[in-house]
Amino acid sequence: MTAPLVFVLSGPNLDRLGTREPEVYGSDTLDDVHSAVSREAGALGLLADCRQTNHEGEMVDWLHEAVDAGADVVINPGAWTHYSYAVRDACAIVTTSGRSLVEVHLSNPASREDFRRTSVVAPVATGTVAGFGLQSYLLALRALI
Ligand code: DHK
Repeated sequence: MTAPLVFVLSGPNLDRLGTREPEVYGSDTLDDVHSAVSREAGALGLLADCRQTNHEGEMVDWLHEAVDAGADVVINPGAWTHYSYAVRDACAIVTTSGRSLVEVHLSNPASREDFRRTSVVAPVATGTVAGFGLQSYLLALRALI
């Protein structure tokens, strides 16, 4: 039997983790995040497909691909969280198709600038994990099982 597939998707500027505002986002690089996610997914009996993009349309395409593949989704939409109705609508396609989608954030956006307190994704997500650095991604995987 093949392990259930999970798309682990990260949005804009998250390729800069490790050097980008480490006091906010921590010192782990995206490679560190993807390695930890792959390890944890294996331990949980899941198969993680980890990707990052700075391009909104590519993220929308990947969310459609997740639906077509029957995969659940862990997504850190980065700044798109706060204003992208295109990403929000694509996330809604995932959850209305019966798959789970967990929104994750390394930082706790609720404790930061006002504009970060709005998530247009949260209302269509299955749930949200925020504020635990790299662990947010791992907790999201656990939530899926
Ligand atoms: C990542 C970003 O790039 C920000 O735009 C969000 C999120 C917060 C995070 O904490 O992972 O506001």
